[in-house]
Amino acid sequence: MHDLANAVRWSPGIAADRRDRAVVALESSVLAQGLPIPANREAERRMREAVIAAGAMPAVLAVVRGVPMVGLEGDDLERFLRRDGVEKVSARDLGWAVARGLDGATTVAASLALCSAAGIDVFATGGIGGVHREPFDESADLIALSRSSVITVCAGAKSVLDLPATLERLESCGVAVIGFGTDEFPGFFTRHTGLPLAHSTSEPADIVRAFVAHRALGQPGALLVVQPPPAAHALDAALVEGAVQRALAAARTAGVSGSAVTPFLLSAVERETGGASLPANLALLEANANLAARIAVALREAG
Ligand code: PSU
Ligand code: MN
Repeated sequence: MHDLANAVRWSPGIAADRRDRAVVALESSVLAQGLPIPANREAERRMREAVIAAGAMPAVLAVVRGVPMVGLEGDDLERFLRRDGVEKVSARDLGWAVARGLDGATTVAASLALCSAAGIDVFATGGIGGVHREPFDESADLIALSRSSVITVCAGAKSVLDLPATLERLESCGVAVIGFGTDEFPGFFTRHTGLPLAHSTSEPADIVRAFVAHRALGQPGALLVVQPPPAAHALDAALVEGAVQRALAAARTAGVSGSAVTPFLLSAVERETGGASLPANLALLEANANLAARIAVALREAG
């Protein structure tokens, strides 16, 4: 049986250096379900290089043939990039994936659970799941954020969601949302939503100080750091909204439900933006990985 200390296995390369270098966790569902082939390969490379460039170590989290891993590498990574029999694993699915010996690509919710089990403090992703527009559907990412004391860097919540409702739920869940270089909640593909944030900064040191205090006070939830997508790749709000409306209509017609909803909507948006959403997605993943690494290095230096 697994005990907690052995619940998660570290890949050898990362285990060897983890005492000397800050670690940034990355999710794997974005690679196996969120992005098309071959862009998923480019995303993995750009995130990895962005973390290394800022002086930290990247670690993709996943369940590999039933083993929760910190560091998805080599042939295992190749299988996930080919999405060869790889399932989408949210927090509720972790135990099942382990019991069945499955390959499971972890969402934000499942990745946060693995961060907690492994003692990793900083995690980067593209966009979190949240409250869907209709019919009722709320991502487990929100509950996981309320339970995981992890600095989570993202570009807000996916454009297909109800962003005001998502922000309200983050507040109810006790998740601190801090704008990095912005005082509004970013719209993932778009830089502006008009939704004001209570806190903002442009200094990683502020994030680190807030996190240290948050933890010292026993606050259980995440610190969600949100930054707008890079200006050169951000999309026009009206273009995105039109694409989202058409994607939502397509989802209704196809009758998609459950965990298939988010991957369906993401690929429909890509199609409906004529592919313009893809470079934006890759650019923001890279920028988030880089910011997470800067924060992780500062957190490590703070001791
Ligand atoms: N946002 C993206 N790409 C993604 C996801 C979100 O731009 O691939 C994934 C993340 O793994 C996120 C998950 O945690 O979708 C949310 O799925 P759901 O809504 O089923 O909880
Ligand atoms: Mn759902």
